[in-house]
Amino acid sequence: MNDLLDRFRNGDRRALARLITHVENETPTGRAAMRELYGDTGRARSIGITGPPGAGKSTLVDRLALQFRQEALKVAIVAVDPSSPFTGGAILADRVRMRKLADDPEVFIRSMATRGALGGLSRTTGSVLKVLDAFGFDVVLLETVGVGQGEVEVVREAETCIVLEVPGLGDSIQAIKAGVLEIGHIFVVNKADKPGADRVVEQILGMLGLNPTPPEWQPPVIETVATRGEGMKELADQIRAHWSHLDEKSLRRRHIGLRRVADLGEILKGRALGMISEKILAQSGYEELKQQVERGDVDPFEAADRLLPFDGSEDWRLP
Ligand SMILES: Nc1nc2c(ncn2[C@@H]2O[C@H](COP(=O)(O)OP(=O)(O)OP(=O)(O)O)[C@@H](O)[C@H]2O)c(=O)[nH]1
Ligand SMILES: [Mg+2]
Repeated sequence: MNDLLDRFRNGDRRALARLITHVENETPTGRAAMRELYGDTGRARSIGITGPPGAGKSTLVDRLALQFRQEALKVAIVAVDPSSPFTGGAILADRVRMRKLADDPEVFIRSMATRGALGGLSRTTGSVLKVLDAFGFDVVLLETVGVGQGEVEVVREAETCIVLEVPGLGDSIQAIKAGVLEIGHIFVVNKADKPGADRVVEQILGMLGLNPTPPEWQPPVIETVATRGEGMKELADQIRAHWSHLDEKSLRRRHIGLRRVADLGEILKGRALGMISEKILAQSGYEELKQQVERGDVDPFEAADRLLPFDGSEDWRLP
């Protein structure tokens, strides 16, 4: 683990890749490394990109990465892919990536397959972002398919959230989910080369206008043609404007602060679970009771009462 960390700190990308795997799988090495690296985090800018399947997220992320590379920023791309039996998930995300990026030593690309399980994914994603941050990337782009609550949680890990929409999804009002509307700092109507893009822009603006108290940050809505790189300069400008806004209002510090508190809660939960498991497993009757539960002779609540008598509330109270 120390050897791995040394290589990581020396900028070894293979060590970075291995460390991410440890963190994803929540191995003891991964946990120990997080502890070591935590102090080196808080510098990288994170940008989440979400939108419906096939909206052009990967294409746009690639273009955006090129844009940042032109400004000599070091860029990492993380594609969170709910692997589906139809698309092959993570494999697909890799396939569409541009050659130019894959060959650039200052660009790091990583796919995270979720295998359908979204529980804990935002936590793992948050840790992976921290690892990339500690490694020294200036910008981390996080791509995720916006299909459900789990993905929304994942994008929330990023400080700037870009929501992609496209023309031609039928009634867009149906397609733009309320939850997604809330998290977007910048809205992008991609595939603006197709008919109906202006109408989608109008619809988004209309929905944003419904907000009774205008927020301090008015999310811009821009059109792009990611395949041709059109609109990328404007998108990059808007991202930078959002960064300035976050810095001016100390919102960035707040975002990081809230993440830190969430991490404290996770660490405590992990430790509490560890302490309690040890106690439970050490009890002589544990295996026998487990079998009784399996046979249906004892119900799980009854067994839990015997193994871990508890008269408090079962609500989580930790941060
Ligand atoms: N006409 C047009 N096609 C585009 C545009 N942007 C992307 N595409 C195409 O749309 C298809 C899907 O693009 P991706 O970038 O893979 O979309 P995605 O949102 O990452 O897809 P998933 O990750 O599978 O959800 C590809 O064939 C792209 O070439 C655009 O601006 N205009
Ligand atoms: Mg994609």
